[in-house]
Amino acid sequence: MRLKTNISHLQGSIRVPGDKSISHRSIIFGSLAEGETQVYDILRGEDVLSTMQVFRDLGVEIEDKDGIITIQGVGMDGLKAPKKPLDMGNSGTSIRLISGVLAGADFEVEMFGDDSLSKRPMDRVTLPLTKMGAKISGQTERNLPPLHLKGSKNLTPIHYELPIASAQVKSALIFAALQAHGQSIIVEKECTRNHTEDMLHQFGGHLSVEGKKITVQGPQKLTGQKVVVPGDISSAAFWLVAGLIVPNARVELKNVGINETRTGILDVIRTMGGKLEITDIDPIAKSATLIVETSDLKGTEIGGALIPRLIDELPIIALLATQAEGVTVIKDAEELKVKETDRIQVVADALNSMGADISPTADGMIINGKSSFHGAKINTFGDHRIGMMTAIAALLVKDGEVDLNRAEAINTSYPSFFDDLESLIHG
Ligand code: SPQ
Repeated sequence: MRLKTNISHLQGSIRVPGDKSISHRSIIFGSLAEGETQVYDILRGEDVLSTMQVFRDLGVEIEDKDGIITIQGVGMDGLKAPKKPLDMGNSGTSIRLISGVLAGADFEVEMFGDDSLSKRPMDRVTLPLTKMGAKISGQTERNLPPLHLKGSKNLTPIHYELPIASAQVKSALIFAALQAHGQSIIVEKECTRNHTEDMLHQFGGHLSVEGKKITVQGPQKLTGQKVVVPGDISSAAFWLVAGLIVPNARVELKNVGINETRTGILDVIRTMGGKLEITDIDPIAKSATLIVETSDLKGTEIGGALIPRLIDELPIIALLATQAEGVTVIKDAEELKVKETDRIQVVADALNSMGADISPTADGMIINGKSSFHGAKINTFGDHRIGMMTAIAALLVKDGEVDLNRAEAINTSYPSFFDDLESLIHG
């Protein structure tokens, strides 16, 4: 796909699609609850559609009508053995969270995904879930998909300290702990996105959180709810960066989720000197309007507890850093290596081939700023965030063309991405 280049003006207001993490969890909680759940503004990206199809295959009635998803919850014990292997597509969130859900089922399943998902390690969930009494294994010692899982109705509670910062592992263990008899304690390495904890409360369940320690008492029953999904800050991130680095830009993003476990990018933009305004804050929906303008930026250091609060934004933050004055160092982000691609290497390769100066390191990148970009051929390797980052980088290209291979990967999380880009270009 030929990308738009040489853009010297970006203006307008958009509403980014629903938050992917919350959309997945709304389907999971709605399916496990008793009674009806209605979900408004869900993301209809391929990852969420995978989760939806998996729960249909597990016997849950899910209707998509008039823009509302209606789920007839089957309760904690109501899932049925599927007639075929469960297809998780490209979605790490689906396979890991659903492993935790099915750890407590009294049937066997096979779970598989696409080429990218088949390279991602699942030992991070198979290990603790095995300790709880599920039989779950995959390929090689890292337990790559396909996974074979045999659940147990007698799960043992767990006391587990996560060796990595991962909301997916934490969430898988919470779903399993909700089905075990007794008290489980899950201790995070760093605080990660807390949508599972928030939504458990919303669905009438309970857990307690003290710093990094989460205590869950099982078994529990959940009740169907109305869920309104806010816009995804991880999708908004592409326009935040575009609005800061394209000349003559002012971009307004309405109804963006601002849960504080996700807003690391806003902290980074401020530290780098970006012009950012936050208005219309809705403390209940945890959403706001974000406005950015073309800015003079300076390099910064990004690491430690900030990393889980912006892990998915690091590819687009790397692009932001290529336009800043001075050096930006990203560290403590080795988890980037096991996303849809090795996002340290793939980001550095893609941006360097357009003219950036990025050195990949073992746990991040060193980025020298003030680069000019030229045309190149870039491959997403099936990674949506690489595709969207390249499309924003291309806006700065003055000479040559940018050709993006496997651009359809963007449908994973943002099917209307190019429509929104057009509207800002013509705004
Ligand atoms: O679902 P998937 O493929 O793992 O998606 C990604 C993404 O970029 O969209 C990661 F590649 O987001 C993860 C995120 O990195 C979504 C997520 C969640 O919803 O719980 C948590 C993070 O992953 P992790 O490994 O840190 O738990």
